[in-house]
Amino acid sequence: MRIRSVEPYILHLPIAGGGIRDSTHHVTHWGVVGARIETEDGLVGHGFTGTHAHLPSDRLIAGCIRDLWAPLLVGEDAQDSERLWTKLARFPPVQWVGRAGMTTLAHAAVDVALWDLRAKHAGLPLWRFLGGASGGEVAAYNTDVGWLSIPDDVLVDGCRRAVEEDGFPGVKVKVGSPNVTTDLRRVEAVRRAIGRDATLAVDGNGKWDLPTCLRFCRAAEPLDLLWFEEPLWYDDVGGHAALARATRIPVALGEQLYTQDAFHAFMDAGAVHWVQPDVTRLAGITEYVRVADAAHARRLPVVAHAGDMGQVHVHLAVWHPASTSMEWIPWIREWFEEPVRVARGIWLRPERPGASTTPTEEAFRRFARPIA
Ligand code: 0YR
Ligand code: MG
Repeated sequence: MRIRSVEPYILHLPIAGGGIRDSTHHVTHWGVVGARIETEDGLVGHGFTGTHAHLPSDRLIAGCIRDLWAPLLVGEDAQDSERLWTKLARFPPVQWVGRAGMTTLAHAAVDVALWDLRAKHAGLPLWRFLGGASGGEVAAYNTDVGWLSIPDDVLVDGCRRAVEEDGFPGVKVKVGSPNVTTDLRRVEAVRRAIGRDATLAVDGNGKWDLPTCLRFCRAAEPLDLLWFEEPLWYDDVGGHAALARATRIPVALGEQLYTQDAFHAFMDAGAVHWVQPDVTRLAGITEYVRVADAAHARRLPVVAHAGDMGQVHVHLAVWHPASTSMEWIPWIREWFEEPVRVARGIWLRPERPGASTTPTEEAFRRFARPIA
């Protein structure tokens, strides 16, 4: 499986309805910054990272794939997963200037493409290639009905319908508004609408400070929240540890962490209850597995953040014993040859060989953006 070429690409896939807002971002397109890796015998693998479709930074990520990682991979054997991961992650000139951030996202794309190649070579869907299903079904909770930009009445009705009509076991609602009472009113209304049996998580996307989070949590504790996601600034280990000690609401985080070491810092400090790694932010599947194993060793549940909108993570959730649920945001599935699927709140297992990461011809034709 000698690698012949590594080619980056950028797709900006439109979000239906014109886009969404959370406390921090306004998103109209999902950026798929991908790597196409071909072997000398003609096998093709795809991997990608997910972005907010900001072309200048997407071009820097694509440039990392083309100029930093491709020369280190061409001529190598794609089977050597750990060795190739280390060759990139410990490449001395880059280790110094880019140990986290865009270099990591670029590494994610090529690492996922290599796993896609290995699974295709074996003729198996990735979850089978990794070792098969670890247990029962993977539940899907719905994030797409809870954006901060959704008006109160639409939010409440959408969450109720997701649970009552579509069979989702739970929903996630965005918080982090300038005024805490706005979010409390919305979350209380959603809890009333979906009943006590459905799970209800909230996500602040790192907007509030500790006093604001404490105030929100004191008022929200009777609502039986499943977790409070990214309550504080992403890197603030001490703040999350203090919040976790002060409230009965469990803390979830991880979507903005780039290394296993960052996850260890939060887990060691007792600052996280629900661990949310993302293959598109970590350096791919190879680093994701380290994080998931570390969480599992501490008996902490893993709920992947779906920067890939689930295309890769569904394989990992089916296979890894620490994962029993994952978020559902159906923004980009139709642009992949094997779209992820959810039925009655359950993730369906992919069937085709590989990691479900191959964009359709139509996606390339309509949404490819120039790299330079
Ligand atoms: C939109 N999921 C998240 C989206 C999402 C963000 O900004 O990227 O809300 O990644 O927090 O849990
Ligand atoms: Mg989040």
